Amino acid sequence: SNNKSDSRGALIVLEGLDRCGKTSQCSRLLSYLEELGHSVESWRFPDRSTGVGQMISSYLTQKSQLDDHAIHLLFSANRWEKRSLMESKLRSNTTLIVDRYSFSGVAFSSAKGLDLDWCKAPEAGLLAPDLVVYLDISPEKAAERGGYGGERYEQLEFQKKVALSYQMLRDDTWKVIDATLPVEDVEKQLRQTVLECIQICEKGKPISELW
Ligand code: 2DT
Repeated sequence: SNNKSDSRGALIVLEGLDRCGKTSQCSRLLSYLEELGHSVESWRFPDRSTGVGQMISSYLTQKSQLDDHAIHLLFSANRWEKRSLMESKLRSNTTLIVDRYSFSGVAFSSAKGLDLDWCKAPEAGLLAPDLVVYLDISPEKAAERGGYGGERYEQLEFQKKVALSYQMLRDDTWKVIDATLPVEDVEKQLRQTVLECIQICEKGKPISELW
């Protein structure tokens, strides 16, 4: 229906390899939407501020070791602990721009060799994004940008495997943007698809779940 009460915020997810420019595009998009007067928040996963998030952070910064399955489930739990807040934000008309989501979860863990369906299972029932934007860059070009920190996963050989996993997950509902274009061009394409998505959600598109 077109009831104003069905209007809701959009769940917009940005995905891509490390150094693809995701994080800076998220913050540019946030300011742009705020200037237009939208109610919008910028989120990221992992959310390192929670108890689970601190365990994840210590794993990523190599301060702890965890079984591949165990860390996978912690990343998933980190999304589950935010699910109800996420839903209430969307229902109260706030758009969420999310830097990484379940697709990162599946892409990174399956790149280690974990079974794809096993990786997807704990994500089932989380909120489905209204838009997934993939900032496309080759692992080699991303590595040339430099600035890989010392965190786990920030290595060319592993990023190549992650790129292949993302390719398997991608479907034609994803908006793929060439991340090697100038920042302003990426930003322009991103703004356009995001505004379209927000409009559809304002008209009362139902909230759905993965997968
Ligand atoms: P940032 O550098 O964006 O903070 O990400 N990751 C992320 C996973 O392995 N599984 C997940 O579910 C998520 C959300 C990607 C930190 C690293 O954590 C990886 C990079």
